[in-house]
Amino acid sequence: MATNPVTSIVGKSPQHIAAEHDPAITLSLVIPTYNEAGNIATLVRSLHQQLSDAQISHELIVVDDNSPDGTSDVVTQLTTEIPTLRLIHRNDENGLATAVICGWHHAHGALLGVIDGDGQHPPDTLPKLVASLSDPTNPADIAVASRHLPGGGVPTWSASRRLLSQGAQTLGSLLLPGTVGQVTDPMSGYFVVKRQAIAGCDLQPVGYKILLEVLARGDIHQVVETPYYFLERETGSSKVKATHYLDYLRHLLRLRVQPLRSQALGRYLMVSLMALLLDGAIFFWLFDTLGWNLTRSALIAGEAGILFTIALLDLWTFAGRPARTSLDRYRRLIGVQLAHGILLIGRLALINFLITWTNLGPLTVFFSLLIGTAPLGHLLGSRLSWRPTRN
Ligand SMILES: Nc1nc2c(ncn2[C@@H]2O[C@H](COP(=O)(O)OP(=O)(O)OP(=O)(O)O)[C@@H](O)[C@H]2O)c(=O)[nH]1
Ligand SMILES: [Mg+2]
Repeated sequence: MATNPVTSIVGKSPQHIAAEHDPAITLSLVIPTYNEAGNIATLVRSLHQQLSDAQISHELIVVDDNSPDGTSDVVTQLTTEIPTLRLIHRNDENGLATAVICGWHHAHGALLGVIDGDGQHPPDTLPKLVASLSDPTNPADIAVASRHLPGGGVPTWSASRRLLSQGAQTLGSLLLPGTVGQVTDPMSGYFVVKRQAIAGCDLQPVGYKILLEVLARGDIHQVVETPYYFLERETGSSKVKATHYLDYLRHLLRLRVQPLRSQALGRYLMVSLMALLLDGAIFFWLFDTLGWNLTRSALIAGEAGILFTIALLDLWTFAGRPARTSLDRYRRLIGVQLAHGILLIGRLALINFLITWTNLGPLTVFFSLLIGTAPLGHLLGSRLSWRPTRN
């Protein structure tokens, strides 16, 4: 562990999590704070007590974003009393999620955790979270404290806050069912994850919801949950603002519609081009050479192009990014079929419309629309199906 318990960061904080850890430290717990001077000392003492009683070797890392109420001074004082406590003081940055990743970047433990600094997360749940990840018979990668399991709850929340939270969760389940659906409380800010599940991952959270990012981009196969009651703040005030709900929406959409990068993009465009040529050649052969009906020729040619695209994307373009489960694999194959299938039907309708109502010849109409609509189909197919994140 670093000799100086206080680290001051100027500029943008590091966001990379290394795979190496110190075998002497089981848990590194990050406590993000902004104006928590009145809460932090009680919380840190209680956490240290709980973890020491449970014989969990640990470090507590408070990441404070230059709080004007003097939170950093309180924590600096406390480091002389609590030997496992460290402070990271970010001078030029704020944001809960980036603060947590910054703390994990500086952490040494095999397990990486996070807990709010306002005392709303009961410290006695922590040893249970750690125990479920330390149990060799339990293969979970992450242990999440949940308010939505029997034995947990949010007794102090108003009806409107409950409704807002439920609405946000439902939206998340609709946009990212494979990610949000893994847990009963995707908004939880209280969890412990195995370092190897997120080491080296390209975490890019937006706003508040760090768990969402970890579940979506981490190598998480199994989740274990522990119920807890969300307590009331002793002092200080909530930092949740309306803009955090917008950040959440932006975060969901970013995870949902992730653009392709570099090599995959090159291969993707090549497959698209080959599928276009195949579609055109089959259409020409059926319609012009064999004299088949236009709609039937275009439909068969279009579907041949789609199946060719699906096969090549799976076997070549994204071979290095295999689906985590066979269900995920079929889901993304169906995603490509649906995106291109809908476009094909729209194109057929437009072809028939233009041939009926204009003087343009069928080959001109077919090839203009085939080329004109191709970028849209391939954009949809790629973004809906092969994101680097879980569905
Ligand atoms: N470092 C850092 N910590 C933050 C920031 N915003 C909030 N926090 C801390 O993150 C934790 C959770 O923030 P709260 O505002 O309590 O949010 P919440 O618990 O989700 O919501 P409430 O139920 O309204 O309290 C607290 O410890 C805050 O001090 C920030 O920008 N930077
Ligand atoms: Mg709070």
